[in-house]
Amino acid sequence: MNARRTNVALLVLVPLALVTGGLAYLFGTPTLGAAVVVLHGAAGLGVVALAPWKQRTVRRGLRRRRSDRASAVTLAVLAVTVVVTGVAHAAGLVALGPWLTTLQVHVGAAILLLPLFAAHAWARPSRPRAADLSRRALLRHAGLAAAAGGLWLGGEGAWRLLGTRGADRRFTGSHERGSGRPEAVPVTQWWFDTVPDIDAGTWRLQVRDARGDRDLAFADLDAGDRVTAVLDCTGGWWSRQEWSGIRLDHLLGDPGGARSVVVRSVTGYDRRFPVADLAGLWLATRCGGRTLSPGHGAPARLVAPGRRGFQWVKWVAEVRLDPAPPWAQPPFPLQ
Ligand code: HEM
Ligand SMILES: Nc1nc2c(c(=O)[nH]1)N[C@H]1C(S)=C(S)[C@@H](COP(=O)(O)O)O[C@H]1N2
Ligand SMILES: [Mo]
Repeated sequence: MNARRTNVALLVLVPLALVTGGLAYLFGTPTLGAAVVVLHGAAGLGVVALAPWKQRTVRRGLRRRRSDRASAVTLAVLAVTVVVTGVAHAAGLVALGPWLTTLQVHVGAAILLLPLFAAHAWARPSRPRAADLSRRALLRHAGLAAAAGGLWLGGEGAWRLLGTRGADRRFTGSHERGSGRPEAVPVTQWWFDTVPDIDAGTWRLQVRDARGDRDLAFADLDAGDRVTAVLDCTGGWWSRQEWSGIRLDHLLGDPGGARSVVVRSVTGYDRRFPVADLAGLWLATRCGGRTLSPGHGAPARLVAPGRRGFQWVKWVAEVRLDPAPPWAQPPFPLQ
C-alpha cells in the first residue's frame, strides 16, 4: 500500500463505516440488522488495518506544517476516539460513567469527524485512478478486506477466550441490562427530552381513529394485553421485560383508509408506524406487573418489539390514525 492507495481505501472505508453505522440504528430485527452491524465492524476495523501505512503519511505531513494542521490533528484524535470506543464497546465496556455510554462517545465523535474528514480529503489530491480497478489492485482490495474480516473475527474470538461481556452481545452489538427487573433499566432519552410531571388520575389519552375522536383514561388502557419484548437502545444496551396494557389494534379497531399511526408524547416527541403493524404494537401501562415509573414513561408508553428504543415513545398523549405513509418522518427523532 502506498500513500495514495491508502488514502483512496480510507475514502471508501470511512464513508462505508458512517453509512453502515447509521443504518445499524434503523434495523431492529436480525434479518438485515446483523449483516449491517458486522459490515460496520469490519469497515471500521479496515480503517485500523490501514493505520500502519497511514501513520507514515501522517509523520511526513506533520513535518511539513501545512496550514490546516490543527484540523488534521483534531481529525486524527477523533478517528482514534471513534475506533477505540467502537472496539471497547464491542469488547463489553458499555458505559464510561453513569450518564455516558461508550457508544454515545463513539457516535458523537463519528458525527464530529464527518465534516473534518470531508474537508481534509477535499484539500488533498488523492484521487482514484483506473488502475485501482485492475486485477492486481483487486487482489490488494481482497487482502485489505481479509485483514478487516480477520480483525473482526479476532475480536470475536478474543472476547470469548477472555470471557468479556462482548461474547454475548446482541446482533445489534448491545449488551444486556436488568432483564426482568424494571427498576434496573436505565432511564434514557433520545436527545433533549426531560421527564414530565404527569398525574395519571387526570391524564387523558387522545385517540383519533376511523370512529372519530375520543379521550381515554388510564383504566381504559390498563386492559391486560401482555407481551414480553426486548427494548434495545442505540446507546448500546438491551433489556427484556414483560409489559401489559392495550394492543394498538384493540385500541383503534379497523384502520379504514389510514396508512400510518402516529404516537405522540406529552413532550411532543412522536413516531409514525405502518397500520399493518398495529397488532405488533402495545400501549403499555405496566412493566413486570407494576405501573410504570415516571422515567420509564408513566402513565403509558409504546412497546414496539423488533424496533430500536427510540421508537418506544414514552409519556404518550395521543394515538392517531393518519392518511400519510409511514415513512413521512425523519428517520431519527429531532428532539
Ligand atoms: C468514521 C466512522 C466510524 C468508524 C471508523 C467506526 C468504527 C467502529 C469500530 C472499529 C467498531 C468496533 C468493531 C468491532 O470491534 O467488532 C465499531 C462498532 C460500532 N459502531 Fe462504529 N464507527 C463509525 C461510525 C459509527 C456510527 C455513525 C454509528 C452509529 C450511528 C456507529 C455504531 C457502531 C455500533 C453500534 C458498534 C458496535 C458493533 C458491535 O458491537 O459489533 N459507528 N465502529
Ligand atoms: N417521549 C420520549 N420517548 C422516548 C425517548 C424520548 O427522548 N422521549 N427516548 C427513547 C429512547 S432513545 C429509548 S432507548 C427509550 C428508553 O426507555 P427507558 O427510559 O424506559 O429505558 O425510550 C424512548 N422513548
Ligand atoms: Mo435509546
